[in-house]
Formats: sequence, C-alpha cells, structure tokens
Amino acid sequence: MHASLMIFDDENDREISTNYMKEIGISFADNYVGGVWMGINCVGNNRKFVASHDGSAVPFEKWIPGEPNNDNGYSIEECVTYCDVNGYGFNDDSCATAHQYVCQTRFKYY
Ligand SMILES: [Ca+2]
Repeated sequence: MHASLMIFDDENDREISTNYMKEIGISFADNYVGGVWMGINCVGNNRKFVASHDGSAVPFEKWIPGEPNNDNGYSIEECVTYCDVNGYGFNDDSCATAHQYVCQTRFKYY
C-alpha cells in the first residue's frame, strides 16, 4: 500500500486535509491532547524535523507559536502532532504519547 503518516504539501493541502479529518469525525478535542500524528519527526536527527517516511525535507510546516519547544526541556519531544490550537498547527510531542493518526497513500512530490 505504501502508506505513511500524513504530511501537508502546502497551505491548500493543509486546509483540504483538515476539513476532511473533521468530516470523518476526528474531533481535535482538548487542544494538544486531541492532536493527530503527522509524518514528521526529528528522531536521531538532532532536532532537525524531516519527513518520517524517507528523511526528506518537510514540504510545508505550520508550527503553533512557541513550538517546537521540546517541552521546554522537561521531556524529549521528537515527534509531531497537528492540533486545534491557535487556528491549527504543529506541536512537537513525545513519540510515546498516544494520539489519533491519519495515513496517506501518495505524496505530491513523488
Ligand atoms: Ca511541544
């Protein structure tokens, strides 16, 4: 199937994908808690966030103001969620946290 966790190609893709996620019932409840995993992380990459499926540059980023913050040093945050905070955006979060997820099967930049 060649599926990976979702990544947004651009702002238009972000808007379309956000509307789709709402349509299929993803609630985005409780701000950071209701975030959805994205196919972006910096595991083993010294805080440089890349596409998790192939390590390539992330085509589009929209971080929540103040993020990524690595939990201000209280824990390690190397994975990324998409949250309904400040008009939707990315948060770096602990990879061990449980979150909803959405996969995509094709990438625009292939
Ligand atoms: Ca964070």
